[in-house]
This record gives sequence, C-alpha cells and structure tokens, in this order.
Amino acid sequence: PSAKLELNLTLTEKPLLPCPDAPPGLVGRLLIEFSSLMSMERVQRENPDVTEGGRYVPPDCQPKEKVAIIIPFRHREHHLKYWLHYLHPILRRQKVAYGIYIINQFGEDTFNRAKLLNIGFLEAMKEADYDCFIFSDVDLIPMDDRNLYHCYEQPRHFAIAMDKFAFRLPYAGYFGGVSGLSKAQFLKINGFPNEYWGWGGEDDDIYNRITHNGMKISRPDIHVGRYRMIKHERDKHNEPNPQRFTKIQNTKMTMKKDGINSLHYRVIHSAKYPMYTNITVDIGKPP
Ligand code: UDH
Repeated sequence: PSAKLELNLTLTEKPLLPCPDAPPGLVGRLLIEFSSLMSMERVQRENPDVTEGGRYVPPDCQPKEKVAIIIPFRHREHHLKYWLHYLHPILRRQKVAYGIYIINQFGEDTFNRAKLLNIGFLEAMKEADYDCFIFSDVDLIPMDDRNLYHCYEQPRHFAIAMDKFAFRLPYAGYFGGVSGLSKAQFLKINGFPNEYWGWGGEDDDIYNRITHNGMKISRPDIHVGRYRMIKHERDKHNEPNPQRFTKIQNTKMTMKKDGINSLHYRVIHSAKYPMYTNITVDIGKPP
C-alpha cells in the first residue's frame, strides 16, 4: 500500500515552475509614510505566511536563489517595525525566498556597521545555504516594488535615489544604504572591512574592494531605485569617523588582511522571532 500511496503523490504533485523574472503581482510605485502608529502585532497579523525567524518561501514557484537580508542594528526598534511592515509584503510580491537577520551590536561602544554586516553573512550561512546577501539599513524603505531584492551579475546598489539626497546619487561611487552581493562576489572581495568604527567610509571601502577586484556596480533604473529614509537624529556612539578619509585611500592594501578572513566576535544571544531573527553580538571596540 505504501508504494501505491507514493505513486499517487508523484502523479498529483505538480513540479513548480521557476519563479518569473518579472513577478506578475508587482504594483510599482508605493506610498510610504511613517506617521501612522506601527506595532509588531500588526506586522505579524498582516504577514501570517512568514515563518519563524522571518523566513519565507514562495508557495507557487521555484525560487532561483535564497536571499539573506542582513540589517546592522542597535536601539532602532521603532524603525524595525516600519521596515518589517513594508518589506515583508514587498518581498512576498517579488517571489523572493528569504530570511531576515538583525545583527544587533551589544553594549554601548562605538558602532561598526560593516563588521556587523560581515557577521550577518557568517551567521546566515550557518543557518541555510544562502546564495545572495542583501545588506540594508533599518531606516530605508523602497518606494517601488520593481526594485527586485535578489542578486545580479555584478554587485548591486539598490538605494540609488533616496529622498534625503533629493532622489539622486550623492556621488558616482556611492554604495551606501542598501546593497547586495552574491556569495561568490562577497567572498571575492574578502567581505567587508572590520576596522571602520563610527559613521562613514565603510561603504566607500566596499566600493573600492569591488572595483579593485575587477567588478562593476549594477543599479536599477533611477525611477525604480527610490527610497524613503525614516528621519532620525544622529545616534549616540556613532560619531563621524575622522580616519575615514585616509582609510579609504588604502583599501587595495588593507582588503587582503581585513575582512571576512579576520573577523572575530562573540554571539551573546540569538533568537528567532515571528518576523525576524535577532543575533546580538559582542564585536569589541576600536583599538
Ligand atoms: N545603526 C543602528 N544604530 C545605531 C547606528 C546605526 O541601528 O546606533 C544602523 C541602522 O541600520 C542605520 C545604519 O546603521 O540605518 C546606518 O547608520 P545611520 O542611519 O546613522 O547613517 P545615516 O547616514 O545617518 O543614515 C547619519 C546621521 C544623520 C543625522 C541627521 C541629523 N538630522
């Protein structure tokens, strides 16, 4: 009888077709605002098919890749609610198979965005065989769902037209805010620098790593790559780093020894919540 059951199953289960390059359910330009109250309960209620740890797999097609979304984080709970509220439905319409990883810096020492992103790469890889890594600030919301959150032939810069920069690139080599690299692209540049403490420069260093390794930046159409940033004051312990200008002159030398191959940290706490995975890490402090 079990052989018969197996046969029945194989006859009725349709193999899923690959997810389309242009998902049919996209709506285009979106209204993004941050004035209404947001709660995690509401986000949960409105996203019942997201599974524990903030994971999702499209039910009706075979995704080409698995995407880990990595968010550097500390004391931005308010922003995170909006980010999850907007992004879960967008990613679902885009037919992305994904997991959300919040990498939360423990303690009150100087913030280090790029080091947290490196940790996100390693920690996500421990959980699943991700092909693609999208690194997003917690306060940036895409205004158009045609800005597809997956990886491309070349490292991708998604946040090319932010409201705070009058919907333009602030300078040609800008790679900040939201970016995405395949596993191979990330490893080719030895990941991101661990030695940028405080605000600024790390995104330019990543840009340098990409170009020094013979890759180019890929970008969406300027009308599609629009973002709203949730307004905020400068955080404590993330002051502009005065060393950033000299450091970005030296990427070619430093990238070989500073990166994913020199990463040290300690996981303090890790938890799967309904809408995201949180990993709190001790990353040390500037020398
Ligand atoms: N981040 C945190 N907590 C912090 C610092 C940074 O979560 O304490 C994360 C967060 O994901 C944020 C990202 O790191 O989106 C980038 O940091 P940022 O938002 O400080 O950088 P941005 O360039 O702002 O967006 C700089 C300060 C602007 C002050 C404007 C005052 N009017």
